[in-house]
Amino acid sequence: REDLKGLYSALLVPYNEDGSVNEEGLRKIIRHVIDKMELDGLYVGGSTGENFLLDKETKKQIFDIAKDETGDAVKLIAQVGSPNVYEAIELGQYATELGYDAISAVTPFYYKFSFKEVKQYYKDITDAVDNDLIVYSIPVLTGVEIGLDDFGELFELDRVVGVKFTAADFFLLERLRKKFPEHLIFSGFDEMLLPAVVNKVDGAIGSTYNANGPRSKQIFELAKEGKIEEALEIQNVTNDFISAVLENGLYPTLKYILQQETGSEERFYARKPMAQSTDAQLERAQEIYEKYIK
Ligand code: SI3
Repeated sequence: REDLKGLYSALLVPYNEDGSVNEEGLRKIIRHVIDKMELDGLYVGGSTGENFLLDKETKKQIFDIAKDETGDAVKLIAQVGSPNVYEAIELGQYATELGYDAISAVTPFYYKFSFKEVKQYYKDITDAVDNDLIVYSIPVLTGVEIGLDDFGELFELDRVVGVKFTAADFFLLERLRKKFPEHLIFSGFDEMLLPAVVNKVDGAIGSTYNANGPRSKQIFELAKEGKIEEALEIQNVTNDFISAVLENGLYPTLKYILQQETGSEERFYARKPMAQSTDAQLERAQEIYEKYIK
């Protein structure tokens, strides 16, 4: 468990215009995250990779490319969750055989599953996959809220080692940390990294770390050392960047910045039904890139 701590890229995946994976671009992003952002790991198959728009074979292809490009350089977590639990199990086994350090699974969504059903989903995955699992909780996208006692029940399952907590509920975060000191908690909102570290999370996983890695690492390290004023100054600049990115469109802006940073000629397209960036968005992305990243 200790080994998994740290800052992770929620890996962004560039697509070609026809929706296939831009493999060369993806490899370049991975190299950028490892060599230039110097993050501790990659979270592959998450929201930022537009994973929930993909078929199973494409998800496997992305797991393959990420492992092949990374080797053992940094930690790898495979997000395998899906309302189709059989697919989640197959992907979990697949990523484990590839050598992923852990798997993660989003809470099952779309139907209004009871907590009993949610717990059974995690039991089915962990019974069938020989790897540690991190629950991926992101109520803003799934609508699935998990309370303190329910987290306790999930943490009792063998191989459930922690949670990726993408929520702004700091009361719940503080309660979780106090009650489950042995479980891993990863913060999921980059704009709240500092308060999350103050609440003693073990790490963080985020989309903007792909581009804003150095500042994020500084916040993480300074906050752990208790240098809150210094960390806050960097969080303030970071949040100017994140506000601008969110206002212009999260994925279009990050895709544009990463295309520039990796020197890729081919445009990094979105996967349908996500819309492609407009000219105005690209122009604004260039301004944001120049102001905060270049
Ligand atoms: O699975 C993933 O790609 C993530 O880790 C998502 C991550 O938590 C992001 N959340 C969402 C809803 O996109 C954040 O990194 C987020 O983009 C960032 O904090 C800006 O709001």
